[in-house]
Amino acid sequence: MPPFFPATDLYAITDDSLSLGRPLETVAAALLAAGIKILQYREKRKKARERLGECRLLRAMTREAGACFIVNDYLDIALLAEADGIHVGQEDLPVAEIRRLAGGSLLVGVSTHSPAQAAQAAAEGADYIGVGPLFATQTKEDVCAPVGLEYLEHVAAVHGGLPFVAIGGIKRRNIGQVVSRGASCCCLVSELVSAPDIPARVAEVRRAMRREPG
Ligand code: TZP
Ligand code: MG
Repeated sequence: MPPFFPATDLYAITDDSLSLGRPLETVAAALLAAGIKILQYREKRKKARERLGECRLLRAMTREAGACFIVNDYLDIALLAEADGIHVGQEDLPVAEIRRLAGGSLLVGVSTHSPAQAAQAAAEGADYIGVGPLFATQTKEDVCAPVGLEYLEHVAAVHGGLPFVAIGGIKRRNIGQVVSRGASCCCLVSELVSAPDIPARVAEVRRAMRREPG
């Protein structure tokens, strides 16, 4: 069956450097136990062989949990690990070139930072787009300035048929604004992987999304 982008509230991304020294497997298991249905592998400082091994492990874990598994940047690893998708930035491989190698076997997600980039990603046939960084973030190196919530509102209004994920500096304290400006799926990195109790943090974030008291 071709992969599909699930309708879900939270999109999680791994980051070993922010995980309080816990193994990737432990962090991924906690996220999946908390009901996360999209998990992206994003480890910028590792070697290809280590990436492949970790992605194969996460592939098995996400399959077992019925979750979508996305690999950041590396098409070879995404294909070899039988991921559901690949996520690329503006300076990574273009969607059309990914399709030449992957056909319909991978979802393609594209990070966008402006209305023009969102329109281009939609025209190129991206399966979903990232919208951000909405707020300041320390997690990504060489990140552009925050794009602001107006850009999120633009995407929700103009590209409502294309799945999109709000990202960048999203925390329990500001996620209510992100939801109220049109996001149904939010990606949080440090707020989830740096939590001492990840399932409890996911539950808190979900309450904040519903604007319930913490
Ligand atoms: N792309 C845009 S911002 C970002 C990525 C990968 C990092 C978001 O991390 P955090 O910790 O949720 O701010
Ligand atoms: Mg990239």
